[in-house]
Amino acid sequence: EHAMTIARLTDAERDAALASLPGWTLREDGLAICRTFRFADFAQAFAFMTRVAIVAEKADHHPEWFNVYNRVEVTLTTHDADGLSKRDVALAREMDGFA
Ligand code: H2B
Repeated sequence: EHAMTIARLTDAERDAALASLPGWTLREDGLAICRTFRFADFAQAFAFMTRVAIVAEKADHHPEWFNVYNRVEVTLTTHDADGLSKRDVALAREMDGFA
């Protein structure tokens, strides 16, 4: 249990968010959104991850991700909400802005 709780998106909020986030898909269980980013090389991929890490830490909202060379596979979910929250949508937009 966490001291802070965050509301889970309603189905309608989730659908609207996804419609506004081209490139992101809903995970099969409906509890997360996913996107694969591709860069020119590892340096570009890791620079992206570094920028994301700084805003993620500042927001106390952290991605699940997997990097191989120029590819970064990202999953966003809010553990404290047992699903998607507005924090995932906000972080997805920031990631899109950095990519
Ligand atoms: N990141 C994500 N993605 N979801 C969370 O629910 C979450 C987090 N909770 N980062 C934060 C940390 C929480 O565990 C701490 C205690 O604030």
